[in-house]
Amino acid sequence: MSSADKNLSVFSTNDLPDISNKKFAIVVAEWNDEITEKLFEGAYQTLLQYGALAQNIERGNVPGSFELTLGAHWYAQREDIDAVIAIGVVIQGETKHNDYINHAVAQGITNISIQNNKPVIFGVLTPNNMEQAIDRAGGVHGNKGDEAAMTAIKMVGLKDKIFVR
Ligand code: RBF
Repeated sequence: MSSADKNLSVFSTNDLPDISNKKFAIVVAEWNDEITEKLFEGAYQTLLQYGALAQNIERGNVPGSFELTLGAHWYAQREDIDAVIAIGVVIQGETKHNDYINHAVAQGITNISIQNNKPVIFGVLTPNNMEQAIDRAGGVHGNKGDEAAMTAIKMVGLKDKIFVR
């Protein structure tokens, strides 16, 4: 399936782990907040829907997507946090700035995930325009926040499967 056809809120839910004792942090960029709020809401509700407890979900805001890496790193350093979800929207084409931001954040999030040995999920939309962003923030293509939360849940489960015996 091409990414253009994908509905981000439709995923397999076989064998999901018990996450009632897992802690999640969601870091949200304030840039394009009309979209990032919807992504946050999708991620938050998906975590709750699949068993996370509200008191085990923390939120931290950062000014823009460029700051997601450091915000997520701070949460990832906390022993009690099991997974971090980084949420942002960088609209491509508006300025060349997006290339720098997208690459820096994708690379940064990969690095801190490895460094901290825990899932740090790239919940960043990189649409060509605002319409594509709306379509993926609870619109016709679902919600990228839902997908990011489900990815966090699955990675937390995989880590336990590998390391907890
Ligand atoms: N942050 C985003 O999260 N999404 C954007 O689309 C975005 N575009 C930007 C475009 C320009 C020209 C600049 C200067 C910043 C942009 N930022 C964006 C903010 C960036 O992530 C960061 O917060 C600032 O660059 C810090 O000063």
